[in-house]
Amino acid sequence: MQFTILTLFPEMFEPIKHSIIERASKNNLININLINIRDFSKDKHKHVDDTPYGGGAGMVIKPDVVYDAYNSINDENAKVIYLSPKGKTLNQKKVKELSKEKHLVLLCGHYEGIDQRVLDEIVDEEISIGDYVLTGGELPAMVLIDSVSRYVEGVLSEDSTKEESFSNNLLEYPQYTRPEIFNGKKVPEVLTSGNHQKIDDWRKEQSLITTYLKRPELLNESEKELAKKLLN
Ligand code: 4H7
Repeated sequence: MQFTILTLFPEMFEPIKHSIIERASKNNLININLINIRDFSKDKHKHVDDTPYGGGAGMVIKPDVVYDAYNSINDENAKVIYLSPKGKTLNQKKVKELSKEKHLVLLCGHYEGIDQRVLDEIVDEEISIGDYVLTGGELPAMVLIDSVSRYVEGVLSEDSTKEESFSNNLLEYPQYTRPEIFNGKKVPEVLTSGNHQKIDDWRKEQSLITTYLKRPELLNESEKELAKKLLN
């Protein structure tokens, strides 16, 4: 899968070239291409922004610079995503959907945003990572890359993507490791029993109970009833 990032701050993406994505990058499963929008500035001072028509605070990124940066990619089949607070909120269903794409272009805004005319011209989808304000679209782009990359064939074991939170609409069960006793607290006995059927059942119950206590809105009525019974 190919990610192309259009940004004024390419240095911000250094960290995601490491971590979980590093193995995927080495195996050529994922390729990240950074384009500095400033490289397409038309003037000798490398300006990319200007004052907003109609007045008001801050600066707006110029449409022609973004358009030229986009056209340098030269892939008509790439899906262009604009990371902005006006977008649809990202969730795991959307993440899985996006992981089926061959090429995603992530457009990162800054300052007061980007001139609307070029957005109307090139953006396929507007996505937000949640209802809060950030200084730029770079962190949302990294969140999207991290979450989507996990679903790219061969990046993670199938087990880890199948079993996890949200894939089955439940939160994950609690995890334990050595020592068997920590600060006087013992690991739940079932986990050291060696009975895999019992362990499986216990984990499913714990998932349901955890979800009921922390995020009840994720459950339907019969799941909530079952969780209540398990808690008695
Ligand atoms: C695009 C358009 C995404 C990018 C506007 C981006 C939150 C999210 C940005 C803006 C982002 C998210 C302009 C919004 C200036 C904030 C004060 C950069 N913030 N800005 N405003 N939730 N900010 O995904």
